[in-house]
Amino acid sequence: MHVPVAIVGAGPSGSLLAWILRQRGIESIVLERQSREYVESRIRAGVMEQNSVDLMIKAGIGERLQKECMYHRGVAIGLYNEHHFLDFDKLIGIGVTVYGQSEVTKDLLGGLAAEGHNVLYEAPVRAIEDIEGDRATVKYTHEGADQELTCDFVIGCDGFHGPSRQAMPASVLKTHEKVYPFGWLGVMVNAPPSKDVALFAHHDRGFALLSMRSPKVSRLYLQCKPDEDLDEWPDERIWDELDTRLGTPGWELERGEIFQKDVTPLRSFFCYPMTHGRLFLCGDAAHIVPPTGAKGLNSAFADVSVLSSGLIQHYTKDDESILRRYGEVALERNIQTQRFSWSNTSKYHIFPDSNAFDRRMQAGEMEYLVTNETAQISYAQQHTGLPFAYWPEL
Ligand code: RFL
Ligand code: PHB
Repeated sequence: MHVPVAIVGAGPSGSLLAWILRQRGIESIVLERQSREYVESRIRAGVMEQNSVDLMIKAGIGERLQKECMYHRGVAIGLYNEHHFLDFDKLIGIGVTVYGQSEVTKDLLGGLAAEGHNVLYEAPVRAIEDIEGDRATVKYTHEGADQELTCDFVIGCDGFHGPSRQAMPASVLKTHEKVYPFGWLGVMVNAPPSKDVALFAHHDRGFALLSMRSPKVSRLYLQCKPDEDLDEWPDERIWDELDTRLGTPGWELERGEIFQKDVTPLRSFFCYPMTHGRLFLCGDAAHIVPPTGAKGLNSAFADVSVLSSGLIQHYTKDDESILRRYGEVALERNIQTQRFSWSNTSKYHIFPDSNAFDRRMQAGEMEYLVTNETAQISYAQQHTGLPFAYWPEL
């Protein structure tokens, strides 16, 4: 079998790319290791930049998003147990949108299924070969049998642990990485959000975040050890710690039933080049950010915007100019996203090896942010997201 575009992974980047290409009649196959139910229920990102929202709408898959999303004018910042509101909309005329990643994937995978698109679930890719040749080969397993296909392009949308990046020649691939000495303990809660915007708190005992998924469901996080044992965190301890780090006089954190707990270690990672021969890396396959900037899903969408533009231009106009620039353009944006995510992570969290000087300077950074309008404008521009370099013609 030969297909023009083989997409490895049906997460947000793979499913959005397949959807956009389909709108322009460009044939692709999506190979996904997990079941559809598994992908759709993975609880991860919750905040979308306006460009990500606009891309969904432009691609004709934003109907439910527009109906159900929550628009936030800005964010609140907790410092010394006081809450400061940063009104992004007032500062730069744009806010952020809350809509869960699980809803994004449900919309995209549902849309692809409704149109009968070729998405193979429980079809792990085992190897990607011949990327320097005329056609690439993708080897995968489906329904217990080893299969293979050839394609013009392989798009690695298979996340941080997928096989695509490993298919790059070791002599070509360069990587940069930082592993942080902490993680996030996250809980999903059946309770209305205690604030109308997200609250990011810097506290002596560690970072904490109040976010949400809907008017009835809250999402909260606590800085913890990277290998934190959840057994040591009964619900009562989680609530008490959240109260300590997020609280302010006269305000109460709404408690509710905790229906999921997880621990995420924090890491920054990127690789380059993002393309080699017929292989193109996209989203978490090429870069990971710590969640403090809410950038992972949005960076994946930024990649898809450029890559889909390049593929559409190639297949409809026989012009490869965007496709050839994809790696460079996507990396350039990603470096700025990496910088914001790293600097935000460094600002908000308590580092176990920091001394009194480090901590005072860190608190000084936070004081600067909550009191200086120039700092707030810069923060707002980065938090709401950098432009996408190319938009697909749809
Ligand atoms: P994904 O979502 O990891 O999807 C990759 C897909 O590839 C499949 N796969 C394979 N398929 C076939 N064969 C193989 N051999 C395969 N190996 C893997 C996997 O099963 C999977 O379905 O990558 P993608 O599409 O690039 O999307 C990236 C986003 O998921 C990620 O960046 C965000 O979730 C990060 N993130 C956040 N991003 C935001 O923009 N805003 C946020 O508020 C935000 N919060 C978060 C986050 C990530 C978190 N965690 C758990 C890492 C909060 C958390 C806690
Ligand atoms: C979330 O709602 O899960 C969330 C919000 C903001 C972040 C990270 C995660 O920075």
